[in-house]
Amino acid sequence: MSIKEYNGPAGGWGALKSTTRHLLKSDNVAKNIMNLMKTNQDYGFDCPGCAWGEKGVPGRFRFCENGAKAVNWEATSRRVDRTFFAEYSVEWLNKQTDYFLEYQGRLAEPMRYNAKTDHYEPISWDDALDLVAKHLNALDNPNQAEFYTSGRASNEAAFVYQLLARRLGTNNFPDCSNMCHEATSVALGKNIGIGKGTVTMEDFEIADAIFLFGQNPGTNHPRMLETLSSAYRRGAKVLAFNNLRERGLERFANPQNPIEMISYGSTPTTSHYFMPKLGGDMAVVRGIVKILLARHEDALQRGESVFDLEFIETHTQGMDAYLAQVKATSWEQILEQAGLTMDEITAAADVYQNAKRVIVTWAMGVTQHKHSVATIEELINLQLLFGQVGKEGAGLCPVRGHSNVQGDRTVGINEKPNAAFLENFENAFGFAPPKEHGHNVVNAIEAMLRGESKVFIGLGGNLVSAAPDTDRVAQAMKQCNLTVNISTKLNRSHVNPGHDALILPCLGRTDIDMQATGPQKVTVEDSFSMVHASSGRLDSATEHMRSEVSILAGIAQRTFGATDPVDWQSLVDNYDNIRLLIEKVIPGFKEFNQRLDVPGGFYLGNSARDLNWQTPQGKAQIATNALPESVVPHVKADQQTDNMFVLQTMRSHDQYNTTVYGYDDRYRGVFGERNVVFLNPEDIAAQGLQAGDLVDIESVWNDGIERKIYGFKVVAFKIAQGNIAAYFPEANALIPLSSKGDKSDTPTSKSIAVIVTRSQEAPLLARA
Ligand SMILES: Nc1nc2c(c(=O)[nH]1)N[C@H]1C(S)=C(S)[C@@H](COP(=O)(O)OP(=O)(O)OC[C@H]3O[C@@H](n4cnc5c(=O)[nH]c(N)nc54)[C@H](O)[C@@H]3O)O[C@H]1N2
Ligand SMILES: Nc1nc2c(c(=O)[nH]1)N[C@H]1C(S)=C(S)[C@@H](COP(=O)(O)OP(=O)(O)OC[C@H]3O[C@@H](n4cnc5c(=O)[nH]c(N)nc54)[C@H](O)[C@@H]3O)O[C@H]1N2
Ligand SMILES: [Mo]
Repeated sequence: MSIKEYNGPAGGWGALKSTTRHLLKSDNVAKNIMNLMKTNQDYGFDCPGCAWGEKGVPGRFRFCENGAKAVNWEATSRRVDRTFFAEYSVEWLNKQTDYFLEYQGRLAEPMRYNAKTDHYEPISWDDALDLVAKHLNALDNPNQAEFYTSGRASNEAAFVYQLLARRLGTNNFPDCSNMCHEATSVALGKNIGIGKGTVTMEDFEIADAIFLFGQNPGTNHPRMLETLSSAYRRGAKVLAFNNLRERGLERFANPQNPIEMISYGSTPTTSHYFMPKLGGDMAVVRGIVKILLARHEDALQRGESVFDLEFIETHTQGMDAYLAQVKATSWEQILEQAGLTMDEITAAADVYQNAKRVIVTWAMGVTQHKHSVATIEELINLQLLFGQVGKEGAGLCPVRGHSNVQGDRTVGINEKPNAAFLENFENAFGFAPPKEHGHNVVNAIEAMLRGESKVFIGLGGNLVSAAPDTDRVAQAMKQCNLTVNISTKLNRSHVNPGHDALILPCLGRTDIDMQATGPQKVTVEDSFSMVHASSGRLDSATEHMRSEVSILAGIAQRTFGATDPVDWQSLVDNYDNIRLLIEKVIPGFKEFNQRLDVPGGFYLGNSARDLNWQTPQGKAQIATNALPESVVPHVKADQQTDNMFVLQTMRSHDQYNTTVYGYDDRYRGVFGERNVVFLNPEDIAAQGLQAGDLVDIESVWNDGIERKIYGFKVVAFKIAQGNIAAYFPEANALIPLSSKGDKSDTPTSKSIAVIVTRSQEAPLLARA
């Protein structure tokens, strides 16, 4: 275990070395090298890593270090089967780390929990599917079932899933995106009429300025570094706004560029680096607009303008009210919340004003706060004032997480389906889907805790470790009559079973999916609304696993019986049949099957990019919001103490959400451990602490529940003062379920008020 400063660029030899090490650990070396060569190729499988798009030279390998880890992790030859579960009780497994659980290998056969022995035991597929049907049919009301989705599910699996739930009669679709980009979908949907980004990969090639808010591409979207460094090289300005100094936002050595590799060279990824306070981005943008508004008013005196008045007039509504609000916002409040100086905000405003084409990107650093919707609205406002939406080389670019999280939403995983979707659905299937809004993640957990929801089904994911308030989510699961996890790997959600519980092992992206009509392909949609096909390549030791589609259709057949109007079997036999239904229900998928043969896939289109505003008003909306009074408004002045900080939770370099691949966070210089907390050196000194000391962290909330984690090692880091950072899922126990974003219900994973104290005793052995 060690902490040492990392001085190299992101990528480079370190990335290659790490890729090789993870390959060697997978027990499937030769196959996995072949696998990597198929990743993101036109006829291979889509990388199960992130949702960044792909555009490149055909035939070239297109994977990154973290994509390689994701592929290796899934394609391991280790198996978790009946012998494993006979050996270990669920209670024992629940004491192991997340790393331990997933590292055991792929789930090999269906298992059912036996509460008497506290062990999982083998069950046949027929009996398992019958059991799910029995529980679903026993509900008084379909809204007592929760259908959770994780964004790795393909369009085909997700479509069949939503069909199953709606056939049953519920819109309860808690979804990982509720914890992720929900605020994005809310703000974009309301203000520009479509909840998706407006840019394409090509736009990055001609943008003059790229503003990056709250994301760490070096770890989470490594292929984006190539895009950023090439933008920098051709002279574009790239501005990072990040609470931490992240190496990937400074320099990148492209492992696919022989000259950079051999010469130990690297290219900067950004031209400017600003470190706002947590949740300060809205204030930063407000400040930029305030400066530009003053310049605009000066220009008007000379008969000129700084804003794009023609665009504003033709395409938007709401400018006057917004500008009045900007004027009313004091500089004092802006600078205090932003945590940047006037000079820094002015520098950013200068770049913005001088650029003809601007792209604004953002991810979790923006979406996981209480005021995230308002922050994204501020980003949209800035772009609208300058006509930077709907033109080439410019636009709004939320950088999505899971490889198909956007697609899952597109094909109907939505707890609040709109009228057009419901109508298309009814026309396609001849029965009316439920209209009543269903549960998102927070609603679902609350309903389970109240005992109202009784069946939990998870199509992938790991709700217990992904959601806030870990102990309460575990409790919610345990109270269910039945929990079903359709999964590839063992995780915390399996070892917190309901009274009855099933683990249903499924095929992953890398596996061959063989059905009656031959091997099947699935489709995914990236952050740029490109839809493309993915077909797996591996087929060893998967004989007792089933495809997600086949499992879901199996549940449906047994729940609804042989006379059901939906021909579920035809969907399993040939996934083209699912795509024909998607084509009927979802706009943009005309000739879906035929268009998949085009290398690289097809573009779904984006109405806002076409300046077609699908808002009730028919125009883009410029929203007016006051800055929040504080990032953690529940903390009253008299509760403030010198050891109170705002905590963000984030990913290390060796993890994929709740999947922990290893204990290193190379670019942040942390090796061999995860129970660490990053503090500014001045804050460390002011607390009378030293790097390496152990501290306990307790959250400040208003419901009387104690939330505390123990024995976290202090790491000195370049982070805004008053802010601290720790990894998720370890720090999830600190986030109250009821601390959530306005209008998004997203847990506030990036702003939690906490008190830090020196650990009094030897650290309790962390459970996870
Ligand atoms: N290898 C790998 N790839 C992944 C994932 C993974 O876990 N591992 N997860 C996938 C998923 S689901 C997602 S959603 C994405 C997540 O991608 P990111 O959004 O990059 O994920 P985080 O690790 O949460 O990083 C948040 C970043 O925002 C900064 N930040 C936090 N709060 C603030 C703030 O208030 N203001 C500003 N300006 N910055 C802030 C943090 O310092 C950090 O650099 O990545 C996807 N890709
Ligand atoms: N504190 C804090 N909490 C957070 C976040 C944060 O930044 N801070 N980020 C949030 C975000 S952005 C997200 S997206 C969520 C993620 O929440 P989830 O999507 O629920 O979590 P994952 O860790 O991605 O899920 C991992 C599990 O998915 C299963 N799996 C993997 N591949 C497949 C597959 O192909 N099919 C099936 N059926 N199962 C598969 C494996 O069994 C694995 O154990 O977490 C959220 N939670
Ligand atoms: Mo995410």
